[in-house]
Amino acid sequence: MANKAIEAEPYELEFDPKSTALLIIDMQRDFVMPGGFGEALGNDVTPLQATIAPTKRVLEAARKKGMLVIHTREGHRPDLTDCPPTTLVRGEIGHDIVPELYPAPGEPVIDKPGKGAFYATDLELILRDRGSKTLIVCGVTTEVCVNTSVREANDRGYECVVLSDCVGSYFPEFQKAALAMIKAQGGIFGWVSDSRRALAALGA
Ligand code: C5J
Repeated sequence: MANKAIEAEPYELEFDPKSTALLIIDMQRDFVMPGGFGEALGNDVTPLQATIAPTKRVLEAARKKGMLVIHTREGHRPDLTDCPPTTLVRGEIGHDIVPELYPAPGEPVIDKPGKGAFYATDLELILRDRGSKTLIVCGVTTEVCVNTSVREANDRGYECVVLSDCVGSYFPEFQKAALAMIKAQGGIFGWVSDSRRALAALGA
């Protein structure tokens, strides 16, 4: 029986912190920091950097509650045998997670070769082993890896709540649309809330 509720759209989501994981998608230097892969593609990283502080507050609250915290990183083999013509190479500095949100010892880090956190990874196994049912989702980018991962999670029966100020896009119009489509039609594949309401629900 869930013993907490987070205010969200389209309606309040009940959850039990014991069966809830915080999933932080691809908060890697290359996406978020100036001079990285994202900026090299012509993007302004400022909206993504704005997600770091609220995500850090949610991360600290989740750690304090003893919740499972999982980080993902998008990237490819250093020999590039699984690589499309883009570069996010495991082991390189840009592939690493930003210092503010760096994984603590024991927090699983999922290295994923694609956009979704479940495809060709052991994320589902880890969540099942821990009895996770609900995912609080942060990370970048909202319309690509966050959206793909939330759709994958929803298909597998997980209830996902995405925190709007803890997810970011290089494109304001995509940020808006990506959040709107999650919660449309009565929450077609998830819920949308924000760090303030998540922290209140976690008693932080
Ligand atoms: C992209 C991601 N945008 N993490 N990756 O290529 O959203």
